[in-house]
Amino acid sequence: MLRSHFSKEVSENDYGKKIRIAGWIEDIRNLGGIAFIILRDRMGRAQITIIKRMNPELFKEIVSLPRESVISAYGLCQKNEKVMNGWELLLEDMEILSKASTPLPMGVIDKVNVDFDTRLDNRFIDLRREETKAIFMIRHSFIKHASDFLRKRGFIEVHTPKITASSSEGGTEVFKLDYFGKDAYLVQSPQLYKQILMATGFDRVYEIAWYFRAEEHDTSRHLNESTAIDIEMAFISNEEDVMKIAEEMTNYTIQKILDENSKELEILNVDIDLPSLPYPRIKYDEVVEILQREIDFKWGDDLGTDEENLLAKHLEYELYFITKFPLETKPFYAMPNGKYARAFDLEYKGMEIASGAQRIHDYEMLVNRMESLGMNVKNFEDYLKAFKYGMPPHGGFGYGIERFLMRFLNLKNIRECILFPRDRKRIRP
Ligand code: AMO
Repeated sequence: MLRSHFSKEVSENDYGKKIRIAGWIEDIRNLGGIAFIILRDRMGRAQITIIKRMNPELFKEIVSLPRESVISAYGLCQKNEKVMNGWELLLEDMEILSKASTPLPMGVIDKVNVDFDTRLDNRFIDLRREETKAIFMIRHSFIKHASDFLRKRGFIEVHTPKITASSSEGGTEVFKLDYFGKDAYLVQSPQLYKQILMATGFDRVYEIAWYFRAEEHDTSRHLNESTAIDIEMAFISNEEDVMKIAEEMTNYTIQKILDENSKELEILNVDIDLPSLPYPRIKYDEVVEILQREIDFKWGDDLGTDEENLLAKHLEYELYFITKFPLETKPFYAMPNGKYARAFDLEYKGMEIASGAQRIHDYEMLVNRMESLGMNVKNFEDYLKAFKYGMPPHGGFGYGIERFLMRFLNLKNIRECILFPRDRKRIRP
């Protein structure tokens, strides 16, 4: 192997022994007779020291390497309380695994602010930076713990198609593609499939899902390709059963991240307390009342960014549900309750991070609802068929992974939370 230890794995037991570490050269300080090299690996950093007179050839070779070159370094692990980690590697031999070109398109440790587009254009280098890496380590934790939570609650992980013959959310914001001469679309969400699965007896399913949305707007909170935790559960009494899963999943993952990712949270300067359960529920009607005190807002209007921000200013808590939306503001599959829908949004610091509902499970009612909205039910035959032969009451939610991270980590732009963002202007790298 090209390494015997990661930088953070070396312990006092290794002092006085030969070790091999490998990674990227972050910095070289050449003092003439002695040089100090900082090597970075996935766990952290270590110092390599070389004295010129001990090995002039090797000295010359390493100090002339461009920053960010990749090497495997071999030598004695020597205790030294004055350097990081309390030890240094006295270089005896090195393998150059990849020499970096110069100049670098952007720096890794430089404090100068690089603009976001340069960072995204060079994401592979951006991801070498501590702050960027920390976001994706927390993303990794969030998904792991959300999955663990859902599995413990009896949800099974499923993977539904991303190419489909009809638009899933009913809207027109779909990416169209050519499927062997026929029209097809990228799914906007797993909505139709996760509902079909409720007719199978699986009862509880979840998916780490991709959403593809041809939305025109270019904002700091929208992506054209985003990810979500989608769940669907059967035999619910009403939307409250679904909301409980959403809030408990959120608290479970936050607690786990607080326990396990303190290093990353410190790098990102995030200091938060676990919210208390249950999260407050605010009815849409109450939201209207609050908004009408300050702006012109009509019952039945959608809540946009401005309205969500204004509402948040009036509330003392950060995570809360908005419930009992007017039926017309919600998609066709939401269960009506008079003029309201059994639907909810989960808001985090004034931004929707999840939305869900109890669904219509009665075939006739669903067809009528779709027709009343002017939808062509013929396009939904495969979906509707699943409602005809035994479909239990069910509901679920879609929980935006990038939206959660953006709020949890206080990031200004949602693009920070996905490796290679897709927006109106960006389809590369
Ligand atoms: P909705 O369209 O509200 O509901 O999406 C659910 C959640 O997904 C996230 N999200 C997005 N994140 C970034 N960019 C986007 N363009 C984007 N669109 C959505 C948000 C949002 O709250 N099928 C339903 C869910 C359900 O009822 O189960 C749906 O897709 O965090």
